Amino acid sequence: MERTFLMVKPDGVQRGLIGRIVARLEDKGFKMVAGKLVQVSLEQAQRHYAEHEGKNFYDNLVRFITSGPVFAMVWEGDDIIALSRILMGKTNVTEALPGTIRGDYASHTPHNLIHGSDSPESSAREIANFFEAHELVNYDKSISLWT
Ligand code: RTP
Ligand code: MG
Repeated sequence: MERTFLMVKPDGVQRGLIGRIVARLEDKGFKMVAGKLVQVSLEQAQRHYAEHEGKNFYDNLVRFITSGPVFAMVWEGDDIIALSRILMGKTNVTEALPGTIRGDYASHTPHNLIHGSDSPESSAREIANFFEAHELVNYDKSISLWT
């Protein structure tokens, strides 16, 4: 069982897409173990995007992610890091296929609606940047055994 950090970015919150994005992850059979609306601070954004520091899109990215609330989540499931990135679709909206979250809803590249961790290491780091251990809820979701 793997955990990942997923976040509806400010464009997704503004456009009222939290519910539809959560529904896709639920439909796939994954389990949400934490979720909250967060106004990301500058320091938190810089920690989150530390790997992109120095790139030409970094300043815009930090400005974007702090521009309004995000919906931060932790989800659980087998191979969820890879599978949730497939559900998200490609970063670049011109490559994001229909049927994916970005392919169906995003039309401008930096504003691609959702973030997802890309490795177990980044997942652990990103979860710790947004959640205290006690905010992650332990519960059974037996339906996930059959989906
Ligand atoms: P994310 O981190 O948001 O889940 O997306 P990702 O792994 O698919 O993409 P990544 O390479 O980590 O880039 C992080 C976010 O930066 C913005 N971006 N803009 N050339 C550009 O203008 C550019 N490249 C990336 C996107 O918002 C991307 O999701
Ligand atoms: Mg990334």
